[in-house]
Amino acid sequence: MTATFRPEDHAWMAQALRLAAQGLFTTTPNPRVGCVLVRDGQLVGSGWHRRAGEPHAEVHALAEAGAQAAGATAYVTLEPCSHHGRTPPCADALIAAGVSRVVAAMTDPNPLVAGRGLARLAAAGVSAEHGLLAAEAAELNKGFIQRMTQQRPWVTVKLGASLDGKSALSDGRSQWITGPAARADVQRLRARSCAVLTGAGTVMADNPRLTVRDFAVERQPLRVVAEGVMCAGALERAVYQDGGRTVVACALAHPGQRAKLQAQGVTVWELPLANNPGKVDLPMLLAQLAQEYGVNELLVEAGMGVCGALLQADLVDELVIYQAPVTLGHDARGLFDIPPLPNLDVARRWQWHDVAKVGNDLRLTLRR
Ligand code: AOF
Ligand code: ZN
Repeated sequence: MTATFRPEDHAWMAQALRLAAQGLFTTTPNPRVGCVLVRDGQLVGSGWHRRAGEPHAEVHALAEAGAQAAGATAYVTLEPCSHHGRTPPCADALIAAGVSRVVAAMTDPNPLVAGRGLARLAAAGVSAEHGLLAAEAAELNKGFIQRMTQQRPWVTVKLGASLDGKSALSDGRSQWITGPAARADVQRLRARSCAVLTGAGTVMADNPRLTVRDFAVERQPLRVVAEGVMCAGALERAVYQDGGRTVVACALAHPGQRAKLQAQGVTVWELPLANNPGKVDLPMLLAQLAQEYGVNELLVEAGMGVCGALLQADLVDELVIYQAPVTLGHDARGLFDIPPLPNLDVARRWQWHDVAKVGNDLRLTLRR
């Protein structure tokens, strides 16, 4: 049976979603979750999940409401959990507090929960519904949902492009095609990402730090460098030197370089592609990032090689293209290195998801 929601339900759930969004930069590998408790039309408690290991959204809201939680409605952006993880089940806490109705935006894709939270509430006589503002809730946790259902992260490829669709001059120079507002926007993309992937070519050419620096964050994204056959001599690059967490995923490690990288605290994975041992197995890399580091959202900031390979392997969920009103000429580099197309019918088509003006550039967001 589909639940029917009242107008006030929408407003309260929208408030819970705004609370959930406060965890945008911090909850990984956990989802962003918000909760409000409402009794007789009045807000009696609210909360959001801050970081893994700390109380879930419902627990914060229940603590604030105290005895007023009895008979209240809980609006939660994700189904209350039913499992003992780092924290005890929220469904039990809601039942114990006497909450009479629970409205969840969506069910929890975590196989440990997956409907059991709502079932447990219903079994205890609590009215339990879901599906209110579900699309908005899913958007907030697109990475968590993807990892739980497909065991790989949501992959966003970020690109800077000229008016004529070029990413760099023919010699690889690309700093800076887009303006400061676009670069500040990328800082927010980095901050929400669990990991940032680049290629060894970009590390050598641009020496990026791939960190969030425009504002204070308590967690920097994991940095991942994809490299075919590992070459010696990249050791002094910023991603290996500044003490942050970095993984090098290569097809073939250079023994001396591997030891030196490991001595500097860098993790080295050797993941050769079965039918092309000079290239990294990208599906394997994504699966390993999900499994070992709980990577929900992966941001790709790389050159046309890595971006092309991901596109070719059909591993890109979203493109974020910052387009600058500048022309670079026909010998400049394109955005993706992919084999020539035999005809237009086989060209991959994308859906426009969002278009925004950011400073004097455009931000084009596309999805499959
Ligand atoms: C909720 N409310 O605020 C969150 C939930 O290790 P734990 O105990 O933190 O459990 C993490 C799992 O709990 C996570 O994978 C997801 O299924 C759920 N997250 N559930 O009821 C919350 N953050
Ligand atoms: Zn919970």
